[in-house]
Amino acid sequence: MKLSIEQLRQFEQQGYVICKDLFTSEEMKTLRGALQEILNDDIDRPGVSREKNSKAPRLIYGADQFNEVFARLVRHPRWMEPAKQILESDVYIHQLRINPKAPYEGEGFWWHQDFSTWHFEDGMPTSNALMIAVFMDDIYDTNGPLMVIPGSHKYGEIPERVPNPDETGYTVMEVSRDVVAGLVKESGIEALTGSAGSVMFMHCNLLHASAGNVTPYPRSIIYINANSVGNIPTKKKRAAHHCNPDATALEPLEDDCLIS
Ligand SMILES: O=C(O)CCC(=O)C(=O)O
Repeated sequence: MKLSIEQLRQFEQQGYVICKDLFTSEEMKTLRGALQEILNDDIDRPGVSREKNSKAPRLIYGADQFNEVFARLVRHPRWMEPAKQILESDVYIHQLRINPKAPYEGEGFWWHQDFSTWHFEDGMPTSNALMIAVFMDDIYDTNGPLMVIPGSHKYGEIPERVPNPDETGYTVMEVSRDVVAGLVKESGIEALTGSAGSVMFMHCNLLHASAGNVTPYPRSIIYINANSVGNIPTKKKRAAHHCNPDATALEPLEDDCLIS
């Protein structure tokens, strides 16, 4: 699966491109089953954080390091080929995270750029890295979709931001209201919606945020955060689930690797 010239142009101009239904409903069933197994295990492990006001998991890092299905997902050719096209290099996983954003309980995220965290915490040299969002559920305007400011990646890393660390080693680099207002005035906000199995390729400097999920609808997203093998972080202070020390180029598996 390759991105068309039109899709590459959209990525360059808007900072993201959504490939509708990249994974089939059968493959999504496998992924949802694997997530459910992780959730059933009452996951008290490093890399898992909870919502402030409930026990619901907020972030699950590193599932590729302890779950066979997610280990296969991170070597799936359907996301790897487009990622290699965009980054123009071989890739490895900087981090894999699942944001379950549970019905009624999943809370929002303030405006930030992921590259800002990877640069600040991990010493990632450049923004030649991607967030690849696999929609595990149907995502509507209402159940806490990711919101982006189209084209904001073109401004590079925004200096007016404040680190907001949590106790698990995850830091959001929060961008000031004034900067957000200025960029929104110029380019507006897009809520990124789509059916389960759709995949969004997103520039890691694209400014984004999301509101909480106050609906009964599930809204899980897997973020495969892939880095170019030529862009290795220089700091080794964070855990492997936040900053993978193994930067070996990934070899893709077969296209049917999620059909068990
Ligand atoms: O999944 C979301 O709603 C937002 C997640 C996000 O911005 C992040 O984890 O960096």
